[in-house]
Amino acid sequence: MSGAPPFKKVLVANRGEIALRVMRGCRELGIEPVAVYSEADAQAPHVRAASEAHCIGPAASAESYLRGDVILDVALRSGCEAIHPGYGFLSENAGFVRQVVDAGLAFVGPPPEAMEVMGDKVSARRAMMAAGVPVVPGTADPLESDDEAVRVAAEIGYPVMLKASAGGGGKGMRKVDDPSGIVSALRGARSEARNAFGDDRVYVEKFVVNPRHVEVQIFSDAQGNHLHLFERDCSIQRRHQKLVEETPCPVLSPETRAAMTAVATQAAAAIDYRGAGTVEFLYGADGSFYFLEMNTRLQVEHPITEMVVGVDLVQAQLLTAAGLPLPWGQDDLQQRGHAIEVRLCAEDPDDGFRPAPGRIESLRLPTGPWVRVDGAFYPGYDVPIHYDPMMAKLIVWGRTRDDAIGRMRRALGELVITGVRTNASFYRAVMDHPAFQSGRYDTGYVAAYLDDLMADHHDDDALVALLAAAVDAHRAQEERARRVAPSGGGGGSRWASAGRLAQVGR
Ligand code: MV4
Repeated sequence: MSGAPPFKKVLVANRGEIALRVMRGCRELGIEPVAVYSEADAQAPHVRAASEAHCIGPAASAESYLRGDVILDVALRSGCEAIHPGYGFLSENAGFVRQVVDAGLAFVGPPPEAMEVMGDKVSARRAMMAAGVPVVPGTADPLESDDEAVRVAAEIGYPVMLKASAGGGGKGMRKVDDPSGIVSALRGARSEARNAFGDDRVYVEKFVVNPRHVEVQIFSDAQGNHLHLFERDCSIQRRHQKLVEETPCPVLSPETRAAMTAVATQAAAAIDYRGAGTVEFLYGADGSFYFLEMNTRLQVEHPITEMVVGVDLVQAQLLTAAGLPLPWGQDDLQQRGHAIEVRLCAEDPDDGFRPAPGRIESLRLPTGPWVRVDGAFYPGYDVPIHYDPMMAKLIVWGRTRDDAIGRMRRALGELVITGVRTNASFYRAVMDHPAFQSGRYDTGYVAAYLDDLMADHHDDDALVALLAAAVDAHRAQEERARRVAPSGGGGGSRWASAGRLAQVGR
């Protein structure tokens, strides 16, 4: 680490794998990371990894990780100079950013104004239209009446998509195939939006058929540099939860990549952005692409960009939050090879992927060439029910996409977790699936192939159960060996005691 650290101490206002990830970025810059944790996370890995840790409240997020006032107080009392929010929780809370900055600390993220523009889907569309960024044809403003909905939908042409202004993640969204359904769909979308966001504003746009979700990583510094770090394809989702992400997008032409990344940096410049951000696009089967939304935070899937472009995005966040220029220019950034990420969750694929927390009994993580595991777990760790069931991300790099797929398959084959059900075997099925291998898939992939993927994973589970039984038998044998010749007695090696055991066992 050359030069003085950008900050002496940074509070990491998050938990789980992203808290550990941010702490690693801090330490490499010579920054002391400070952890916060809820009572349910007292034994969590991110607590042990920090220089100091402070309990901020009970298990419920609303009483702990979302308590910006308590977190800010800890930051001030512990002498932190900045707060890194990670993703989720307070990472896109403009009010919290203002509290942090008003208290004289740096917020490691974009200005609150950028969050507010992009947090409302109507204001985001309006800002992008003004910036000349292609948005899906539709209304710039929320619909005022049923009659307006009928008229505008007819003008756009069916099918159309109704969306909540305060929406995201598919809530308050309705596809409408013909005029007979528009009014009831509008009522349904408004009601869902009101319940989910307390805001029933709904707008309408053209439905993009079989889109891929392709997003562009952008990064802006205080010196007005707006760069991109290429795209990520996140089309493999289930109920708007990303499962598999890869970069480069397997079907993007160089021309479309150039156009999409130019539009993304144009969007960042238009809103005077700062820090890491992601511009999401719907990428249509006809090669068209449209602005979907902008995420004003670091994303879960940032590691695949780090692997292919060869950068550390968290360190870049910390440097730019301290007002320092980005450590690279656009000409320094190229895509090299291919990376894939899968999100390892304590979920039971045989029970509708319902969260399946519990205690991790044994854990064997893949390593070896170009395998990265960003995870927060250990043998004996109780995966808490209170938070997101994602325990880790498994990321691989390969010189080609086929190399990356093969490496992901190998890494998944090495992974052994017993004590909690996980979705690991689902990913093995994805890697083996012809539609994934061909690269020709879209956001409908999981819905279209779930039966294939589920049928394929059962035998894997049997294998994992067999392995787990073997691990248990081995440990029981070791325990017997210890009883026969405790390691303190005679100083015999474990192999020797195993041999004695064999004699005893005869
Ligand atoms: C769309 C669309 C098709 N046409 N908008 C889903 C969540 C929200 N972020 C936007 N989404 C979509 N908007 C138009 N005009 C299809 C989706 C969509 C989707 C988008 C990205 C990733 C996964 C998706 C799954 C289902 C639907």
